[in-house]
Parts: sequence; structure tokens; C-alpha cells
Amino acid sequence: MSTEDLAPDAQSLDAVVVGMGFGGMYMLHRARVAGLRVRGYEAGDDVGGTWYWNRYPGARCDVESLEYSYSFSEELQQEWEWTERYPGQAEILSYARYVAERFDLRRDIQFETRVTAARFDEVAGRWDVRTDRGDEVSAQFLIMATGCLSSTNVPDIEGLDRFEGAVYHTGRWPKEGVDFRGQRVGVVGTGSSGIQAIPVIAEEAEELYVFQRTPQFSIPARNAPLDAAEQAAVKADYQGFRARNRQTPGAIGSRLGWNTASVLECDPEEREREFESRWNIGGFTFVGAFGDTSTNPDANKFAADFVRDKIREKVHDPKVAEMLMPKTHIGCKRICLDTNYFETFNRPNVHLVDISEAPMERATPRGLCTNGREYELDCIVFATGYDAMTGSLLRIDIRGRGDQSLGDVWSAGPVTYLGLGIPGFPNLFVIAGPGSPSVLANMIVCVEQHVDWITECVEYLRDHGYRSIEATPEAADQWVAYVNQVAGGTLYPTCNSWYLGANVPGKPRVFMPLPGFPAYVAKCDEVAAKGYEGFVLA
Ligand code: N01
Repeated sequence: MSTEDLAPDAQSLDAVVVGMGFGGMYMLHRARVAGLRVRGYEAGDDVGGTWYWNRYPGARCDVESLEYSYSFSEELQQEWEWTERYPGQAEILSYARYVAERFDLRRDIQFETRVTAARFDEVAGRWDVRTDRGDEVSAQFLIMATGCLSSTNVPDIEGLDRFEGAVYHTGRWPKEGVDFRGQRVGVVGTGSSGIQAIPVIAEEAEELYVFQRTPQFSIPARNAPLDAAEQAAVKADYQGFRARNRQTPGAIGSRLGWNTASVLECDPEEREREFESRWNIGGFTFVGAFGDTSTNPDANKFAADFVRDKIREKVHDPKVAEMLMPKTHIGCKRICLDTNYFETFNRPNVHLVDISEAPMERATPRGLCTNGREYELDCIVFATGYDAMTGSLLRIDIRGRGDQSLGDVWSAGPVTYLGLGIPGFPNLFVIAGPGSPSVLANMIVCVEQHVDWITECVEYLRDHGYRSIEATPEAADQWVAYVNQVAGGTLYPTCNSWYLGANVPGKPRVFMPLPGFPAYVAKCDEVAAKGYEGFVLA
């Protein structure tokens, strides 16, 4: 669909929403219900965002199906039936498509169109938005739903362009899939994506070389078909279930319990029993075993050592087990959930290559060189993650007041107020932006909360005769300091993680997400109740 096919008033929109993942789709819906003239732009040819692009083998959400879904429509949450404990990529994408149909979203979305630039016109008080298809539209509000993990990070390896085999990134997987049969495959990266893809690729490939820079903690997901009675029980009180989840720090897993007791005050037998029982349940419930493992290094060591012992039990070759042993605090990088990840290294066709000491030297036409050896490969899979949280925003030329670019304003790291607003960029909202819980909580819960807040804010402006809203520099500076203070009370900043931007060479080191969903929601509500305190309304 091009601009000409859309409604005649399309040049004077109330809002443009960039990105049609779960945040953008719900934003489009709410904006329409609020009576706004709104257009969504999406680079892909369908809705789904992350779940549209991440079609790699084994791709599956690490939040349970019954929780990783919209709550805004009682009818929707009752009629959609999940089939497994954790939803696979194909099922989540089907769900996103179903939502798009059910709420007739596609008529206001322009697909296969990437927004390339947005400039705030101070005289008109509107955003001029441009796309790679030549569209130029004007909107009062610009809402960025571009995702936290959308901008792929491919290592700059000398000679990669001369490699004669195929090169893939997990976050840009070909729609038609990849046939690894008879292939010598190299996977670079052992984060959540690599840990999910490696066991599946290993079953198909002739030889699989896993290039590991940092070993990671992983908990068994224990995925299984979803019990019909369990699904019905949740649906019998879905709103209550959602409300209880929203009270937990990550807005997930209320059923499995978040223990607040200290591991340090627990006797050894009880400690082991608690860890073991949660390990057997599988998933993030392990993180909730004790209240102090994410804040106290001594407490953390008990959980980390428990998992290290499990890795030793699973991996037959003690040398390989030692190479797979994570050395950081558990949970300071996003914990992975797996299905047979460590067991995969017992297969004769799987070879672990430690690149922690000797980085990848170069690529050749035949493969990858490291540790003074050339590994001959037919294809390379980069599971090397993302320029997280800021990458997809900064790839667009966004210019606010005085033509200042967001890239310049954020050169020392992102500065937002509540993760929602940016000083100097009036009427621009970010969904799940840096400074909000986003990736540290159930993403769908986070985006719903942001969309509801943004919609109510726009309605407030309209009802009170305001044309613009802009975060003050003071409020944003205080907010950044607050996020750092909260993160500083946890072990998160102790790892070289993408939360800190540490995975992308040259990226400023700033802890970007805010731990603690319930306190964040209370703050957002308070700001709104005080007439949008910390923002200037004009
Ligand atoms: O990316 P990552 P991801 N040379 O950044 C390595 C979500 N997610 O796509 O740790 C060699 O975590 C890097 O090494 P190091 C989830 O929030 C969820 O796996 O930086 N290696 C690391 O091993 C997750 O956290 C799900 O030393 C290089 C890996 O590549 C987030 O997405 C599934 C390298 C990247 O790990 C990102 O996960 C998938 C280099 N130059 C993703 N550069 C589920 O819901 C990077 N690496 C289950």
C-alpha cells in the first residue's frame, strides 16, 4: 500500500506510529479508538516485530504463553488458545496476525516501509516524517515502537565479505528457512538466541562449531504442551491473574511465587530443596527462589554454584564443561532458558571453540580463523545480538527543537524521562524506551502500560486544549540518575551486558532499563495524576 492508496487526509495525521510489533499494534488500536487519525509504518511485510524477524530454529519466548499475550481485550484473551507452555515463534506470529485481523489494524498500516527521518517543525508544532519509499507525512505526535532488540549487531570481522558460504543473523532469519543438512555450520554467540538455536541446528548439521566468547547461565525451560485445564483455570480469572503478575518485579510468574527470604539465612538442605524444586519446574521461577540473589554477591553465589554444578552433571567431557562454566554473577546478563543446550555438547558433531582469550581473527573464503586455526565452514550463523534499546531509534535521523539530532543529544547515552519522553523532542513518545522497565519485565505488559499512559496523556492534552508536551531537562536528568541508583542497588551492572551497551564497540556504557515494574507504574500514574509533572504542556 502506498500513500496514494490511503485516505485523502493522510498528509495531516494526528499520530504516526513507527513499528508494528506488539507495542505499535496496540498503540495503533488505542489511538484509533481515541479518535485519532493515525498511520503505522512497518519495515517488514507483516505485523509481529521481533517475532516477524526472529525465525531462527528453536526461536521461542521465555515468558509463558498465558502471560505473553495482550490483556486489553477480555474477548481476545478468552478466545485465543495457546498450545504450549512457552509459545514458539510461529505461534506468536500467528497470534499477532490474528490480533491484526480481529481489530482490523492493517488498513492503517503501510508495510515494507522504513521510516528514515523525522524532524520537528517548531512553527507548525508537528513532526515531518519521511520513509524509504518517498512518503512525506506530517503528524502532531510521533510514537516510536521500534523495539528494544531490533537493530542487529554483526561483528566487524575482517574478510567476512569474502566468505563464500551463506551468512545469517538470528534476528534476520530467511522466511523460507535454512537447510543445514550436510553442512559445516559455525554459530558465533551464546546468548538467548544462540542457546536456543544451537541444539536444533546440531541435530541437522553435519558438523557444528560454536564460537563462544562468554559462557552463559541457562535454566531448563521445560516446555511442554499446555494443559487444557490449566488454561481454563487461568481464563476463569484472567484479569486477576494479570493483576497479580503486574505486582511482581518483572510482571511475570506470580503463580510460581517470588520468595522474599534471604538465601543467606536458609539452612543448606532447605536451600538445595528450594533451588532443586524450581530447577525442576523450569524457567524464570528459578530466579525467584530467594529474595537477595539479584542484589547480594554472596547470596548470588549460591544460585550460580547450583547452576554450575548442573552444567558439570550434564556435560560428559570435564574440559568442555569447564569451558561452558559461566564466571559472572547469575542474572546480571539476561538468564537464558534452554532445551538441551548443555547436553548438545555431548554430541560428536558439536565442537566448542573458546574465543574468550583470542577474538575472531578474520574470515577467509572458506571459514573463520581464530586461535591460529582456520575452521572450514559452509555457513555462519551470527547469534550476536543487538544494538539494544537505542539502536533502532538512532538509525532514524530524528531531529527535535533547533534541528538537534537525537544521536547528538544521546552521544553520552540515552536521556529520557520515564523512558517515555525526551527533552527537546516535543510530542515524541517512546514505547518501552531506555529508562523504563521494558526488557527487565514481561514486554507485552510493559508495552500495554506505556500505550495506555500515552493514550491517556494525548486525551488529556486534547481535553485541556494543549498542543504539545515535552519532558523538562531537569526531570530527565533526575530520572537518569534514579535509574542508575536503582540499578546500582542490584548486580546487573557487574556484567558486560547489552543492558549496559557493552556488547557494541564504542557504545556509551549506561545502564538502560529500569528494574522494578510495580514501582515504575506507580511513578507514571503519579506523574499523570499531578497533571504530567516533569513535562511542560503548551
Ligand atoms: O544476544 P546477546 P541474543 N565476537 O547479546 C556474542 C532476548 N531474547 O540475540 O557475551 C564473538 O544476549 C556475545 O558474547 P558476549 C533476550 O532478552 C529472548 O542472544 O558479549 N561473540 C553473546 O554470547 C536476550 O538477552 C529470547 O561476550 C560475540 C552473543 O554473541 C536478547 O534478546 C530469545 C561478538 C550475543 O548474545 C538478546 O539475545 C532470544 C563478537 N564480536 C533473544 N559480539 C527468548 O525469549 C557478540 N558476541 C527465549
